[in-house]
Amino acid sequence: MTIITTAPIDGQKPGTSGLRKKTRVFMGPHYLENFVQAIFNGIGGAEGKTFVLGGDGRYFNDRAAQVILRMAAANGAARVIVGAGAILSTPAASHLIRARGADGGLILSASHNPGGEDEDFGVKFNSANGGPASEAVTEAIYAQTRGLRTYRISEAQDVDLTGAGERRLGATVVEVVDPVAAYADLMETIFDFAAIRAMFDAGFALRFDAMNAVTGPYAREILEHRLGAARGSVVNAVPLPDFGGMHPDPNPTWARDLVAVLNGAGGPDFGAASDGDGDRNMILGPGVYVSPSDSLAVLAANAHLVPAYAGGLKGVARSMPTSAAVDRVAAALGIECFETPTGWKFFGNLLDAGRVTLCGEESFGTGSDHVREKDGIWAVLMWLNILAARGEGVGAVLAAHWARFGRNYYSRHDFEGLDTGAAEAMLAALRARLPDLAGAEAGGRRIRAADEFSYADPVDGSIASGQGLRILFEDGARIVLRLSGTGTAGATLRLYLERYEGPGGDLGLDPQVALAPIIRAAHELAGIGAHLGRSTPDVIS
Ligand code: VG1
Ligand code: CO
Repeated sequence: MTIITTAPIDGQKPGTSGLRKKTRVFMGPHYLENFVQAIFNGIGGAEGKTFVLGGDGRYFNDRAAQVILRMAAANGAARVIVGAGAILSTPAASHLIRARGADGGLILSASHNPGGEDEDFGVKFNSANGGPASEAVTEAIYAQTRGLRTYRISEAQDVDLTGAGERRLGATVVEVVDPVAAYADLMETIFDFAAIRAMFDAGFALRFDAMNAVTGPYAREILEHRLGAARGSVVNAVPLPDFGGMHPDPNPTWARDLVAVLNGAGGPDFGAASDGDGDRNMILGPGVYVSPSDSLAVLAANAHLVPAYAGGLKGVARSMPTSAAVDRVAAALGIECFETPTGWKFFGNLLDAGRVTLCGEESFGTGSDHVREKDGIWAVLMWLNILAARGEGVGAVLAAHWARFGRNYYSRHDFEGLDTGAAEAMLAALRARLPDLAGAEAGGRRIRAADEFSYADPVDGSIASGQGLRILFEDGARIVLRLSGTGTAGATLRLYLERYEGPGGDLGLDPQVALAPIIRAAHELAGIGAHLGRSTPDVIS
């Protein structure tokens, strides 16, 4: 074991989900090592502890895993459970941490950000409950990065991670496990596999686009092997270091090939895509795109059809920018509905306390209390189980949902690659005006309230402030603005737009048309053109 002298490195502050930087930054001298030592220090040391380790297979995943193993050994860890090939999807890592009673886990991923030597890399730390480290733990890790003077690393050869089995690194046991098996077994305990299999046997066709990211092996095993979907239903199924040049963000822009197949003649009955680390999902039907906010609401309304949730839901939670569609379902079910800041770490306490069963975000993330992460394959299986139980297609289920609950027209507009100073100045100017906006008119509607979202955790009372600017209209329409916390260069503005149409109203509009007055109001109120010189977004979802 060697103690290496280092110095604090600026900017190692985790964002919405872990620390993300350009891959070359992570590969730079001491960068990864400093952050990993800060994690161990920030959680009170690694001595005698058990960790889970794996990643989404992006460039540098394999090298980083070897560094972390040597550091875990040098810091006295008792055991590290690693996915073979250093592969684990984020939900599979969450499950392993919980199932094995580990003290935490390190997930090597920048999720939906592109991978490669000139793209992005990231490290996330999850705690013993399997979920993303809380704000308090994240702060403790960041504080450690600012005072770090040394790190510990063993001098050793690479550990063979090619097949399952136990190896040793000094006194530390390195247990290499099949990355898929335990997760696939968990899915069998939640869903009615027989009903889904019968649907496939009857000719139901699916296309799952793994976007050359981590879900390929999981989707093949579960959908094709265990459930009997036709061979070849899972496409782009091999995780590649650069994701084959794909941008593994499951939305209509980056998964446009899949959208085209579902919109074309003779396409499959169901389409889905996942992101880099397997925690997100996009759901499609023939000619139908399910907005993630609607997906959460539909899953909540139909969860009783799925064996694991047949006894009912304890409650639901959504991130603040997610539409209020699920709120209507919660009201109908008579269960609690929580509104949290963006990022899965804010759901952890509610799940641990047994206050909620389902959670979701507008950014293609849905999950339940089966793990402590959002879970892309789980969401796909939820939909398949519900379709099998109802004997209906995606379009019919969605139409029936709107006919009962009304429709929350919703869209997110992303403006990428912005000058950080200009984006912050724009939000600062709007923030200053918020107190005066109540009562004003915009886009033909009256503003009821305008504020900056702040969250008091109902379980531990911790406060998260500065979580997005909200402009709330009297009729329930809403504009939300915040800056992304997952990018690695410049700033990305996320503009969230919503308005509600009751069950008797016009439910079949294009959301961009339905939201046009709200979009105009948002541009006027925030001065997007004047501040950023931009009128059209880069990505619309
Ligand atoms: C984005 C999403 C957020 C999600 C986060 C991590 O964050 O908006 O809902 O939790 O990514 O997801 P931001 O700060 O860029 O808006 V993952 O799948 O990229 O770890
Ligand atoms: Co992700």
